[in-house]
Amino acid sequence: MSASFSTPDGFRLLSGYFDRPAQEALVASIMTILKTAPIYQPVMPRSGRALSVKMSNCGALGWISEKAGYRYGATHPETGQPWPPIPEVLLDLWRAQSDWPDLPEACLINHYDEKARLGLHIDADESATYAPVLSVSLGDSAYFRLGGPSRKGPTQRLTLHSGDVVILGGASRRFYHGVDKILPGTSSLLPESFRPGRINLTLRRVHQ
Ligand code: MD3
Ligand code: FE
Repeated sequence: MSASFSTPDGFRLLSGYFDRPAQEALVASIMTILKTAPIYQPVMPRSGRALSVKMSNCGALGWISEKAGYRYGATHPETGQPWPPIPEVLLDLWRAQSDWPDLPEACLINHYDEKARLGLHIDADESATYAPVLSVSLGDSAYFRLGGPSRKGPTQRLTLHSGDVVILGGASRRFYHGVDKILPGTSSLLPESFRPGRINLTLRRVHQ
């Protein structure tokens, strides 16, 4: 069961890219990563208010939101430890689908509980602005919102399910997007302590 939806702007949704056993293996490797690099609650720049989405990272660099701003950094902001490596299966995904010569430096791990949201934003902290971003959804389904290059333009809603892969290439890499809502109880994939909830992985190239 693998279907795909794409737009001329380089946005591709590969539905059901990972089957259930592959999703289970991926969750197991994420749980191992989180033992070294625990999920933490980041805060927003300036206000210092908590984000509703909790985060961790793997890879040489991790994306960090803190009072001082957004940045990429090599170590966990709370433990000071280097991020664990990106699992090989995700590097395989990048090699198969990214069309980019270099491997990703960062994998942001977002965890949404049933109340978490991610407001409309663009990803602009990478100097490799032309490298695609690849996303993997695990656990409960979510309403994802995709806009265009300006905050004002029209948006569309897509439902992302566990095992789906999204490729943000071309112009869509710089499109506004967000997560409106998690649909609690729609998946039995994640361990009890992460349910209801959704984990999203984004593979990113940071430097050109
Ligand atoms: C569309 N994450 O971490 S992933 C993010 O589901 C982020 O956790 C969402 O937005 C999540 O920054 C969406 C899919 C995604 C990622 C990057 C994009 C969609 C995108 C960049 C441009 C356009
Ligand atoms: Fe984003």
